[in-house]
Amino acid sequence: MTALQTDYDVVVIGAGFSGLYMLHKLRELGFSAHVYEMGSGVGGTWYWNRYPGARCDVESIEYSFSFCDEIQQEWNWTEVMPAQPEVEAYLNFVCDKLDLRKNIEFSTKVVSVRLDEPSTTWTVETERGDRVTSRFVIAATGCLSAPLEPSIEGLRSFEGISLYTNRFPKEGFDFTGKRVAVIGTGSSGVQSIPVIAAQADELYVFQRSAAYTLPSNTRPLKPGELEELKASYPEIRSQQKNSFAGTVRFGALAAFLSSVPMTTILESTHEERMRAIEERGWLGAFMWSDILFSMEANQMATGLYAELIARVVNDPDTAASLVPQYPFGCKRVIIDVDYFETFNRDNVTLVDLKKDALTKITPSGLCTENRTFDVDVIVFATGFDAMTGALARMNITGRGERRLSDAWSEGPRTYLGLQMVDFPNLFTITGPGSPSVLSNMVTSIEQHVDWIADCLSHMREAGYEVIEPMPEAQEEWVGHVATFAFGIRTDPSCASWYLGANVPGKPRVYMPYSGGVPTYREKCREVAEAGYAGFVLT
Ligand code: NA7
Repeated sequence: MTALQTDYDVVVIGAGFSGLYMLHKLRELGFSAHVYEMGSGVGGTWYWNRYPGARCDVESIEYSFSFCDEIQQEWNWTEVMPAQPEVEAYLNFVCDKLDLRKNIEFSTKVVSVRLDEPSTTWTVETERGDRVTSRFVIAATGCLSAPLEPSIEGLRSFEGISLYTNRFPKEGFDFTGKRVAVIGTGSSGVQSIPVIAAQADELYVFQRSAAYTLPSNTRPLKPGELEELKASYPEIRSQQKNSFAGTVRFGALAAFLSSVPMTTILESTHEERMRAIEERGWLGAFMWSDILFSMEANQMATGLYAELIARVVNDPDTAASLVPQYPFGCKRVIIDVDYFETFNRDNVTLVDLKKDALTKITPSGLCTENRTFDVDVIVFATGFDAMTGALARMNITGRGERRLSDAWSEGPRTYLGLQMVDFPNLFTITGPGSPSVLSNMVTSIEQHVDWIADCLSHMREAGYEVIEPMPEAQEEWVGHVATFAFGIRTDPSCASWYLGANVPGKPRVYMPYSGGVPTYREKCREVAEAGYAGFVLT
């Protein structure tokens, strides 16, 4: 499509949900495209995060592509909430069905993405030293894909086996007969701990912050259930697009909350609160309409949650340590299978790092201020440099030699989470400033891919070669995104990755767009309809 010859019209980086669909769309539209993928297979997040117990918190029927009816009718989900192997198998199925593999270069890390300003073309360089040029670059690099290695003294001195949940060995790992430490109790820790505990000789769980986790409502799909769901796909897909979080079955919590009449916890009596947890179990702690708006209400809900934990976990000290000390809703709520029950096993010990801080890792294990733990294996479930990490690590350089990581030194700045000033023709799928991680990722990915594909088609038809946001449009959008950053989301006690607070030195900025999927979709639609308002096309 370009006046100036480049190797490809578009280079796409990443072959997860977004990269695969983007490649398909580009090919369908007749653009030449090449995909770089660091993993040896497709899947992105679902390729790397293959730790035991890894499971999606959105139902399979909605955590899947809607763009091709043949695919959604042919693929058979087996469980309500899909486990990692099933999501990875699904993406391989999609890849083969659409014959996408031939345009993907696997096991290839992109190390530099540089703008040639006079020609407005991009040069993408890989770790192997290969270089290609393209008119457009689309970062389909994911929101939770830049692994964090914690800075713990002596980390590299450990002589046992170190495993990372976010790049778990492909062949799996048998913990039988092993003394194991797990560091981290976010989703990855909480989901893997029960599975590891069932195998290991001894398991020490090193917890810095306790987790809000609810039992997953996963189960095998019943005979006939999938067929019924498949028949309702048109309805389900349309509901998804119009729902706040891009899913009508957002885990156990939303489904439950929408089914009970809500009252305020602040006005409830002790008897009413106790009845709520007796009758509704874990969800009874959070079925109140005021807990996301009043800190006092939120603390009362945490009190109910503590009561429930104490009913499951036999040891009172362990039960008390498992109660979070930050507001419910400030971090992503986890879904688990038998998490709290696991702490009643004789081979499992919770190490509360708030009471006894982790000081170092040694050749034989770990030391806290008061104890030493000799172990054979350390599992690091320590999270990601979320939302901006993968982009920052690719050395993206735009106009005037401006590096994206410098442009974002005080927090990410985007227009609609799709593009950035000074980085023309570079798109981000589910970039910061879009609903992304606050929504069903697949719903949001499809919307971004469709929008970008329409935009590129429009440019080709109208004879435009360059698109870049106007600074004032970007500033306005950044300001709009920031208007949602208040209350529990930014409470000082909240060190969420939404805020970048889990990464030392990262600016504390609430990164995703919290105005909901329908409002966001409408804004994107309006922008496109108005001839890409807020963008300069040349
Ligand atoms: P998370 O949710 O960021 O969890 C990481 C965990 O690791 C969290 O409990 C951290 O404690 C802990 N951590 C990190 N560094 C350390 C050190 N140095 N010492 C002790 N503990 C540490 O990552 P996940 O992979 O579990 O989940 C990420 C998302 O993936 C999840 O939200 C889902 O959307 C899917 P902290 O809370 O910082 O005190």
